[in-house]
Amino acid sequence: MSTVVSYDEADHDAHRARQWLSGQARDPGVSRAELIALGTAMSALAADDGREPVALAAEPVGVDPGIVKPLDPALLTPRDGNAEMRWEAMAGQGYVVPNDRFFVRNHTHTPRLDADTWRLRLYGDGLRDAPTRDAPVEFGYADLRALPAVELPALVECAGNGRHFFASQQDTPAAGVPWRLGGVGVARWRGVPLATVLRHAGLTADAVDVMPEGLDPPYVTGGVDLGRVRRPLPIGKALDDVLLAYEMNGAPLPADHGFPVRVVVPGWIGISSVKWVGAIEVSTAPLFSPWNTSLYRMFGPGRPTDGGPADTQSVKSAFELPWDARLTAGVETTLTGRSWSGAGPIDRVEVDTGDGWQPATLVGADRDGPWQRWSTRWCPPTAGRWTLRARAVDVTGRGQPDRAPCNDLGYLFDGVVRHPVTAV
Ligand SMILES: Nc1nc2c(c(=O)[nH]1)N[C@H]1C(S)=C(S)[C@@H](COP(=O)(O)O)O[C@H]1N2
Ligand SMILES: [Mo]
Repeated sequence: MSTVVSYDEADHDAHRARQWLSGQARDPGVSRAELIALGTAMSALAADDGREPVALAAEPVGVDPGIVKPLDPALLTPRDGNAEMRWEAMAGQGYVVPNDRFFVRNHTHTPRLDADTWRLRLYGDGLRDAPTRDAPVEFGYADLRALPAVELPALVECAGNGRHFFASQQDTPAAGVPWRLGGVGVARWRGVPLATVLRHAGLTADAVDVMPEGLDPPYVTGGVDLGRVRRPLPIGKALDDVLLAYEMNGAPLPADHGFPVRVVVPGWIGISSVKWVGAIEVSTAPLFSPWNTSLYRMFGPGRPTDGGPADTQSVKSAFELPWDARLTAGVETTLTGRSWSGAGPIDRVEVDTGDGWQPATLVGADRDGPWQRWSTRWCPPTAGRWTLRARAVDVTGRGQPDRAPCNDLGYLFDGVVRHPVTAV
């Protein structure tokens, strides 16, 4: 279950960015001028990686009108139409995040879809006979279920996970959902490799990009209708380890997580893992959408004007403790947590409880998986305020700096988080 990225996305992205800027792109549904203007507006306005506001006032506590599952306050923190997992809800849990506490990130709201009438529509000149969007190659839910299935643990994480700390730890606030560290989860996903479906649909050797598109409502932000959520993937990644998933942790995909079928793109930022997938374009020309041109790029001072790529997730570490945990002074306790990276498995983890970095004990069974559980013992010496820190290094040598490189949209935070504890 290795998650080492076998595709060089930095090269791919630089190449695509040159093509886009030189006008070789297929119409992304919004003009290039509009996208560039929007990118600027997003940076300047402290606008939203969040969705349009939804009136919450009339709703009982623990219910969000855009989210189907109940939001138990012990498990999830509401974040304006999204829901963040509480890390203390992972203490004592197994490897995966149970579906009841898996974070939810919705650009609009969870659509209620019917598996019996749902269709996956594949089209584009990268398929044999170039089926059009109006006359696509179709698969039903039962068709997908009849194909050979695979099940794999994969991590889905919002690119903006940790964004809160750009403001609270670094004084470089960024617009968007103010996640702490709970915009992430690992689940066991079962479904059909995207490669299998592409081959059944007649994939040609000339295809370069595929673009999955969601069935949730079009996303309107800053006065611009960006259309349905969609983001292209290079064919190399699409044929490598991408899944069309219909089960999550042994259950049919829950509504909020993409029922009946979602894309799962291991290692890549969450927006790549399109939920409620309804169509997939397969193209011999590079594809673009707002989600890889004006959003999900690393804009900011000292960065290229088109932003750098934001595809592979950064390295992070989290304690399975409440934010501002209460512990008993003078009593030794076991601290647990998890570390992860989009570029490959975690190699080592260190914890600092106030007297220097010490290696944490890793759970051996997690080796080579999408995240790594760890633990360490600590006795708060006296009553008062304490700060816990954890940091990890992945197998490619990427680690966590004290300060994350800032960027306008607050993506890919990788700094060491200072976790507050009160000993009583
Ligand atoms: N169709 C669709 N797919 C989507 C989104 C969305 O709003 N619509 N949000 C994306 C983002 S930004 C993230 S981080 C992940 C979150 O997946 P989850 O809600 O299952 O945790 O889904 C991605 N896929
Ligand atoms: Mo996201």
